[in-house]
Amino acid sequence: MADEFMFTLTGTDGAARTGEIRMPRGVIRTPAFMPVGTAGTVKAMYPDQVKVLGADVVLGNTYHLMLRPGAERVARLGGLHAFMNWPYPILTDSGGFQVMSLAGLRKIEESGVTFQSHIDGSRHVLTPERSIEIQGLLGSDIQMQLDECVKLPASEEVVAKAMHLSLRWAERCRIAFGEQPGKAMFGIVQGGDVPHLRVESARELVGLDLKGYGIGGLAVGEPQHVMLSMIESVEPHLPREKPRYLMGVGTPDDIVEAVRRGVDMFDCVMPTRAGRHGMAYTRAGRLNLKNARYAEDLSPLDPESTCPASNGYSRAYLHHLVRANEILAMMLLTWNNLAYYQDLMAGLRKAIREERLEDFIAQTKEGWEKGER
Ligand code: PRF
Repeated sequence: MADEFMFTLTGTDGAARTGEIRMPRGVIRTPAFMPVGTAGTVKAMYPDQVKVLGADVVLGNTYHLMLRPGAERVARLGGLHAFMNWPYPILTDSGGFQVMSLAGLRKIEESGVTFQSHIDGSRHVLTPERSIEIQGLLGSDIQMQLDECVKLPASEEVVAKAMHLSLRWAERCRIAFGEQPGKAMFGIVQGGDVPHLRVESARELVGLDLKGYGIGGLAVGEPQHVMLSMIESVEPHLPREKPRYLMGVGTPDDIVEAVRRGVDMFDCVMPTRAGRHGMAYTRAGRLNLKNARYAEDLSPLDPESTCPASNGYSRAYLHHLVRANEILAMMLLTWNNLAYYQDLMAGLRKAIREERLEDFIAQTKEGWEKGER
């Protein structure tokens, strides 16, 4: 049993679900937020700090790690878990999305994608098979298929072509992955902002009987209502008993709205990146600590939080650290932001279990209104 990958629902409220993914390296409580550890580190955080906040899984990136320090090197060094001192589950993204958003010259063909490194301009090839091989060398517990994500707005023709290519790559990834007890490979639903393409993508992927399903190609330029309506189009076609992962999303509001529509997993650079740019997510909304209004504000960031970064330092001090560009500003704000995100997920899980999700959401949003705006 312990060597299996197993998802169990333990509660529902409307379309929302709460449950557990059990796997050899640990249990992922869902809905889950996965802090992004792109280059083998959740930036500005110690791994044990990340775990204490309640994160059960972190995300790693094929694209970054294949370029530096290299997948074969990570494997020789004992795998990514040992390398970064994170013994719990790791989900890795396949690289397709990062190639599109970061790499220099790139060419997408049936066989895969050829691109130039953003680090030194060197030329690399990522095929579906190589992406799965790299994710295996890293030792990833949940691997993602290679896909093509189209930025919106885009024509239906462009979106359809990328979606169909992604389906063919899903099949190749599934074959390359084979059977790996205790590990999982997820497919990725594409189809842009076109409902029938989303449905076709979901149906075809479900036919491959994968362990879970990513919903990709969203939060790429479309308004929030379009993203939410795409989730609603796809959700009825995804099997109830498999986890659904909305990739690269999002703001606390995006997460709440997607959980309400049946999504189980999320990742986003927002809490960590915003924390390095003077922004704090709190129960009273998002605060910009650079703002002069905090220069003599002795109140803590988020007095109701149990996180030391949120209740132990004045906004005035954080304002000073941010203005002085001190490393501690990034450390404290990242810590606060991840604590906020993990507390939000814990609150969502509890509310779903107790079937009072709508009340919880109303209260949470009321809190956000109290902030700067
Ligand atoms: N595909 C993959 N990773 C992703 C995305 C995608 O579409 C997104 C889109 N929001 C974020 N990360 N493979």
